Amino acid sequence: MFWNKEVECINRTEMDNLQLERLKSIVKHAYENVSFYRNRFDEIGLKPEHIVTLKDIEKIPFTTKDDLRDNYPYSLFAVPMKKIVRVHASSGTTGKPIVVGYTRKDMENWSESVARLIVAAGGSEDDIAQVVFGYGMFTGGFGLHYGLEKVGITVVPSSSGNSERQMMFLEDFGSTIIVGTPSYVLYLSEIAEEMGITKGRHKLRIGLFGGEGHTPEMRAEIEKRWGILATENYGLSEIVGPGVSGECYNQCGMHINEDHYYPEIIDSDSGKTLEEGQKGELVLTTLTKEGIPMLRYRTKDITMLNFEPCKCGRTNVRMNKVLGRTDDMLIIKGVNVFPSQIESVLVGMDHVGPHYQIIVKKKGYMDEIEVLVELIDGNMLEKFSELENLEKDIRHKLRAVLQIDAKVRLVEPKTIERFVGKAKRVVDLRNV
Ligand code: DLL
Repeated sequence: MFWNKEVECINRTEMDNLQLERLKSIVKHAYENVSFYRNRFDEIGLKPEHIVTLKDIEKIPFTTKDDLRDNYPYSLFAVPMKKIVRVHASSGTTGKPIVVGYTRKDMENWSESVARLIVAAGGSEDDIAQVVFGYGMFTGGFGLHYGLEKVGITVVPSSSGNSERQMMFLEDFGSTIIVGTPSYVLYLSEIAEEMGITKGRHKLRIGLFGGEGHTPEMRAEIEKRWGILATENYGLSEIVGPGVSGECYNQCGMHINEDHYYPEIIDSDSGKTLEEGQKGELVLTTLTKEGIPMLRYRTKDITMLNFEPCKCGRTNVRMNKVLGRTDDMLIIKGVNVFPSQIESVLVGMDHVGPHYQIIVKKKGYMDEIEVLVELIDGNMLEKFSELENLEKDIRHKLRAVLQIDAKVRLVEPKTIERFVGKAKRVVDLRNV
């Protein structure tokens, strides 16, 4: 099933033409209405009319999160405030958040983008969707909400937190779709189990997961616990929020809504554009955004593009699962380590649960990591040799994947922190 078959299955030449026409127009819009872009262009003698082919996008300087922060709150807006019908903000770890604004047309395009990924996952107006993303300045709750309504799905906007009440709604209202971060939906499976809400007492069939990454192993674990098909979607506030891309029910990469968001992959050190199939940093340009156009925004997310048409019939380019963020990458003893690599080892192993924490410390001049993993059966802590064997086994598997030694600490069940939004699995003690 498709939400907008015409665009989702368009042929490449037509998509290229559409993108080029929109690129020219968004560049002109940004240049004429945002002094930040005008100054950037003028500094290098670039004019909107120099964008003649899609490849010319490479002439445009990158935009970064710092540019949004420096222009807090509204200086990157390209329309008068009376045309803005919504703002959202994304909190950074330090300082002021970044603020984004949407016109009425932007809101329409946003819900259209989200509607596509919901239908691609198998959602239809027969469904009842419970949104357990936080509502508020975070784009996740409202973003999915409007897309679901557009499809005609009954929305249960229960938001995040108050997990027992969530599970009561889930059972009593007969929710068939759950929408949230994978880590929160994993946590909710524990609550459901404690409350005895097993398959048969709930009607869930689809999970729409996003806002953070999760490994295929973690997806399999959540699918097993709930008995659902889980698809993943991706997005970021700076570009639109959720809706940049989403998987179809085949679960083989996230289809980018490339008529609205133009993707490039760059080498994050050199800034050079990479070929299809090469792994690097995703850079996105909004092709239709009126409120706050983003030209060549550096997402810091590492992925690759696949232009092969999908089994589902969609031709829109797919992005692979995000491997991690350039700023989440740990460098341990000179080796690059992504938390997702550790997750892929731990989740699904015998005797340990899918919850973990990675502690990074300094030992002398060297960084080292310790991985905390929960036992499924706390009694194992008494059985010294079994514990030692399990620890050895995990260390060995981590070494094979990471190429470095990691310490492993097995801990009591349900002692590692649970998350109601995006998980924070890395505790960095290097600068404390
Ligand atoms: O997380 C938007 C969103 C909400 C997308 C709900 C999907 C569903 P921000 O809070 O601005 O926006 O965070 C954006 O989250 O740059 C990625 O690093 C990460 N992220 C989002 N989705 C995924 C995903 C929303 N599927 C940042 N896989 C992005 C990996 C993801 N990382």
